[in-house]
Amino acid sequence: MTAVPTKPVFLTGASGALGRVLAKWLGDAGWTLVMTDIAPFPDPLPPRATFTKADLSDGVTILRLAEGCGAIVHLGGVSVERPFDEVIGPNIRGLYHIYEAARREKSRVIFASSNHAIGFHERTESLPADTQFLPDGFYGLSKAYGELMGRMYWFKHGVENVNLRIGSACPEPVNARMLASYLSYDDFSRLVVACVTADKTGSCVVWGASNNSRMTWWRDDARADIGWAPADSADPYAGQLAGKVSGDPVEERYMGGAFCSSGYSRAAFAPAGLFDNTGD
Ligand code: 15L
Repeated sequence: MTAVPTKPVFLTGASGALGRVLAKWLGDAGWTLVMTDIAPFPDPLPPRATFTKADLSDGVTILRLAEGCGAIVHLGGVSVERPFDEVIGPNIRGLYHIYEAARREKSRVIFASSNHAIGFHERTESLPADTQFLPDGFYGLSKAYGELMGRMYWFKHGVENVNLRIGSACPEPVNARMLASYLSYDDFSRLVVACVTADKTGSCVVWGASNNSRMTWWRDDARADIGWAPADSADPYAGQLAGKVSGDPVEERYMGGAFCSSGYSRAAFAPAGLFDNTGD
């Protein structure tokens, strides 16, 4: 049984799918939660939890809510590809408020980054956590920026942060891509617990995928340092999902899938590397 943190944990994005899963999981574990979201919290409040409806762009409120919290689990913000102007408020300015709060409170940030920060890597690759960012849209770009903000706050201010490069966290895998990228809700919840309760984390990255045998895309992260290993797997779905592909060559080529093909305007495939001129 993991120890209950002595200070409250600030949970942003509490009303989203992952936020609701975590609110229940952490509430059941006896944690005290300070929760926020721009949307109302749709479930009964967990014991020892408070909920405040707030916009991440409202720095004064975010700083006030974070007062006295030992960790900030930051799931809030835009979570799919959207136009630049919609992303910048919650995902860039809002993130700055989170990190300023963490600096003031000396709290640790657990940041819901995404595979879309590296989405234009090809599925044949095997990436270490320190691979180059290849964002597949404005959303992925905001996640790469968020990870870099974490690095800056660590080096400059000593704010610890764990950047969870989440694959596909959902109730169950629904296509062939997710046989690699699937992260079960239970594995996700245990991962967040490990991030909050680890003695120290520095500024690090953990790939968020379950123990899927097709998960050959990602390796060499900080999971052992924080004491997490996934227990679930997409493998039981392989029979029914192996042929479930989109037919879109761009989507199927890159790790980011449909986020890569969305709005794609090249006539030929993007080149294999930044200095490769073979693409259109
Ligand atoms: C994400 O980052 C999104 O938030 C989620 O909606 C999924 O699309 C997921 O990535 C994925 O790549 O499957």
